[in-house]
Amino acid sequence: MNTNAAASGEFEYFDCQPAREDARAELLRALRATPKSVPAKYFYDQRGSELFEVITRLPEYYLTRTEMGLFERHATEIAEVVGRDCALVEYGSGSSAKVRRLLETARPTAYVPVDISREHLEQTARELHLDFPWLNVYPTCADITTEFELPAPVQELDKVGFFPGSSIGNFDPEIAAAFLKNVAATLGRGSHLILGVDRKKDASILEAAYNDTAGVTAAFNLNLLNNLSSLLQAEFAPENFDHYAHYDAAKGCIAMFLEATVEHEVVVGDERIHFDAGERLHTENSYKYDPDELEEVARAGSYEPVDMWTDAQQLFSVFVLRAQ
Ligand code: AVI
Repeated sequence: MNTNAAASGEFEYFDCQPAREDARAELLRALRATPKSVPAKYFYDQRGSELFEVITRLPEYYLTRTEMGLFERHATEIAEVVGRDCALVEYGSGSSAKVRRLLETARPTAYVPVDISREHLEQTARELHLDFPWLNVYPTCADITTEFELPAPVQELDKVGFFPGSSIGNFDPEIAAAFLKNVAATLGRGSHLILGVDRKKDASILEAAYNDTAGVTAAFNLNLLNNLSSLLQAEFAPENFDHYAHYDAAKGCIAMFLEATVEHEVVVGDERIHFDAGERLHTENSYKYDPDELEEVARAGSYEPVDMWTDAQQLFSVFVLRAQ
């Protein structure tokens, strides 16, 4: 636990990171299954988090700049939802870039960025605390897909959730509803959640966003293998795989894979993971929602839609939901 007494706002780091053994068991289960998969949260080691930041600035990746435009245009209305005396809890905070405008306008009492990537979280939370010295900042390293405790200093405050970037789309819809139920239980009945969601649109726009010409999304996908090698003490070789992403219209999601280019095996402890040439390892789904579809998921997750804004091209939506 680190404290910084010099600034008027407190800074305290909380660690609820899952043990490495949990990650190993989860990964082995997913790699032994047919078809093979890896949960998307394993993209976000230090390098993966950095590559994702680059993705958010790519010309093809319209999501981030469109959402930022919505936060800018509706800053006052969103700030009213947040209010002054609350703790703003950001799920999967990454670089904490999107929350800055909200902190400036809403000036909440505390900010709790929650992320699984420990180094990235500490570094960005420290930078943020330097820029907002009046704010109590309590970075919490946790897997947002599991239950975790909020830091003690915010437990008595009203909570507002912030889950931007269409990260909700990385859960299958039933899991998204279960996740929302969990958030509602953690933040409390009547609390608000500000949620960014990517909308359904022409498949060519969606596919370009996940197959950028600079190859950053491919590097992000392939970097997952480096994280697997480190977590499993194995040697997954990025040169044996290709990036593959396409829009699955039936499911309404971009599906992303690593496709083995040659038949090979990877030794993990005392077992061998076999890949056929052409075999695909599923790494991510990114669901896209029309507003009525999202509202259905929200209701299944114990939330009632309160407000929604979208851009002129109807690329992206920002919802305000209230926990029931
Ligand atoms: C974090 N998440 C919302 C991103 C998405 O668009 O699904 C992750 C990503 N994967 C490839 N590009 C970006």
